[in-house]
Amino acid sequence: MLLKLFLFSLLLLFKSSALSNKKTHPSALNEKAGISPPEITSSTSIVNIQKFRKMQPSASELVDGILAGNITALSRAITLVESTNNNHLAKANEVINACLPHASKSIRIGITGVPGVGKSTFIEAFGKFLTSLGKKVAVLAVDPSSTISHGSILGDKTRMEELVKDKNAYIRPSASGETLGGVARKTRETITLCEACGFDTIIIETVGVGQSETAVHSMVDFFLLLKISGAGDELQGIKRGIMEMADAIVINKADGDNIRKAHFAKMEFNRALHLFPAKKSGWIPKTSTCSSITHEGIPLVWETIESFLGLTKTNNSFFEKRKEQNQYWMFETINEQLKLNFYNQIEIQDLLEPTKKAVQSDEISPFAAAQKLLNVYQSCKINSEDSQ
Ligand SMILES: Nc1nc2c(ncn2[C@@H]2O[C@H](COP(=O)(O)OP(=O)(O)O)[C@@H](O)[C@H]2O)c(=O)[nH]1
Ligand SMILES: [Mg+2]
Repeated sequence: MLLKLFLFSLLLLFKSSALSNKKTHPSALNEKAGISPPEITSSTSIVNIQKFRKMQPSASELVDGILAGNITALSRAITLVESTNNNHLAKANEVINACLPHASKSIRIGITGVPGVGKSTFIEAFGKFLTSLGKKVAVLAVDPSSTISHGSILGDKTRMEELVKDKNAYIRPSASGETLGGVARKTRETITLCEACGFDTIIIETVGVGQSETAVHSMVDFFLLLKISGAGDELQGIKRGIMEMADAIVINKADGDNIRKAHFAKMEFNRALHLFPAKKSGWIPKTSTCSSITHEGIPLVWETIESFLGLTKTNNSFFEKRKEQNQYWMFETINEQLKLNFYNQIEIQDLLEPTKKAVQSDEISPFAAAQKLLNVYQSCKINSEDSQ
């Protein structure tokens, strides 16, 4: 009995010491008394932000906001334009149509060049220069490869540190989408919204490689190709089509040891440009050098663009080109939409794989197969119209 009592008190002693241990060594999950939250997260500002997020502004409220230069309204409208939700389409179109008469008083500049050439750094330097002249600059990007990353320009914002902070600049990551056509159309519409919001200089960075240059070229007034000097083989590996589209070739990174090489590259490009047929506008493409780090040569790029504007607005080719671009985008949109509708049709989706196999095994010619699918699509359309 005595032994039992002794063991019991020993157990009690052990338990209480374990408990007191717990008190002196709190678990990592225990919370300490915190510091009070900073002012910015005060309950009133949280309520205001939440209220705004929940707000569903009507099309006309968005338009009023955009025309008044409200960046939040602009961002919301762009999100609407980028939305893949079919219900948003009508509202987006309403906003764009209302903005259209207020757009187009701007200059649209496309900037292309291989990754690493310094496009983002250049845009930071060039954009800051333009805002110092009192201009309002919007930076957009066409990057069809960024469906997952939502636009490399987001990462590039770190290269545009100063421009991001500038109240006269607006940087928007590229729209994401399945097809280049879709992304390009959204960028076109975003240009309209930015212009209606008072941005007079629109810079569009081509982030993707290949086809996106053509899409960007067809939505800008001035197309700038950024290059860096190499080891004397500047012209190698450069696509003829891109050089042909360029209104200016600017050799970037003309600083430090690179200056001499950059000037040599400039001369070589200048010679090469003379081999291309003259542009319809009468503009002779220019070459120059610059450094986006030291800013040497940046003002000259703007001077070049100004003389381009002087010439093309006087001989009217500036406005003619915009009209042609508008037509191009109308047809592009029709083509894109038709293609999308065709492949989204459930009957086509069912037939596509077996028909593809039949073509592969020579059971049917590719033309007959295409015709068969198109006929199916057409009868689906007729049936759906009849049932309406
Ligand atoms: N020395 C020098 N480096 C530059 C210049 N412009 C860009 N860079 C550097 O080149 C790298 C790529 O620049 P980035 O702007 O990201 O190129 P992007 O991929 O064409 O947008 C970065 O490390 C920049 O700091 C320049 O004018 N001079
Ligand atoms: Mg970049």
